[in-house]
Amino acid sequence: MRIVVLTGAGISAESGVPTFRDAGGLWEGHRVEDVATPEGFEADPELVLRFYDERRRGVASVVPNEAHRALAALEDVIRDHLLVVTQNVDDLHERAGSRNLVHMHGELRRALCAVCGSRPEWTGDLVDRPPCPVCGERMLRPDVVWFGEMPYGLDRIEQAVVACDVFVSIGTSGAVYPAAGYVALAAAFGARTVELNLEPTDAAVPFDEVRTGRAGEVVPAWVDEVIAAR
Ligand code: BJW
Repeated sequence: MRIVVLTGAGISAESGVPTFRDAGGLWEGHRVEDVATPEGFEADPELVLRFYDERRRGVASVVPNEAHRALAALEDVIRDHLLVVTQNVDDLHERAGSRNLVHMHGELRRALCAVCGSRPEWTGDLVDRPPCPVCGERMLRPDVVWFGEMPYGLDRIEQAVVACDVFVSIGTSGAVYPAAGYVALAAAFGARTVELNLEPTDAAVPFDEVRTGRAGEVVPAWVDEVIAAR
């Protein structure tokens, strides 16, 4: 059985990483146009670099939760029959042990050089405009995908979505495309679709099954069922 899991900010909420669109979410205090668009970066690079430097520091001090660990445990059992597609820029999936993973909206632990296109690993701040370790130019930005930019790994994701038997959406509001369209694509190609979220979302097409609750509870329970049914 081939499974594609799409994760969003809700899976990291219980680790202490704020979500985007819930009360108290990250956009509060920042207009999305100011911090998550190329135009916002051009207008005020220092604001945007500080915003992501703070988030990079915040993520370094949190740890994966039961939901991240359950998905890593599922991969231990079904190996490359599981692909985790995350919209999250934190590294909690890989720290939990997931390996077959796509970060479609990029990663806080990488920088992106606007001059040479390299994507070096990055743990420090970017606000002081450090030189690119590859070309030496001081044009590094966070390696995250802003509105209007092309997400990463789309070919690999779409191939997996059309070929999967089960598509599971965890902790995402389904407000951002192309990720929000994958449930419709999976359903069109015959997959069973499942949503695990605190509350049902306004999905593009209805999921076959919706389970509500905290990711730290509903994800391990779902993984146990999948493993038991093998
Ligand atoms: C829990 C929980 C718990 C809480 N347990 N659950 C009009 C129509 C259609 C599309 C467009 C349009 N106008 C523009 C577009 C395209 C645009 C888009 O989608 N805009 C929308 C506003 C409509 N998309 C793009 O621009 C993308 N690129 C693109 O389209 O390229 C062209 C292209 C063409 C053709 C094919 C393919 C591509 C790029 C989008 C980039 C998004 N970037 C961000 C910022 C990344 C960097 C950063 O982190 O700062 O990505 S925006 C932000 O939203 C971030 C997230 O990954 C993304 C999704 O958010 P997510 O994860 O769903 O979080 P929330 O907060 O919304 O939801 C949390 C959920 O968790 C909730 O449901 C809670 O209930 C739940 N929850 N606690 C379980 N404990």
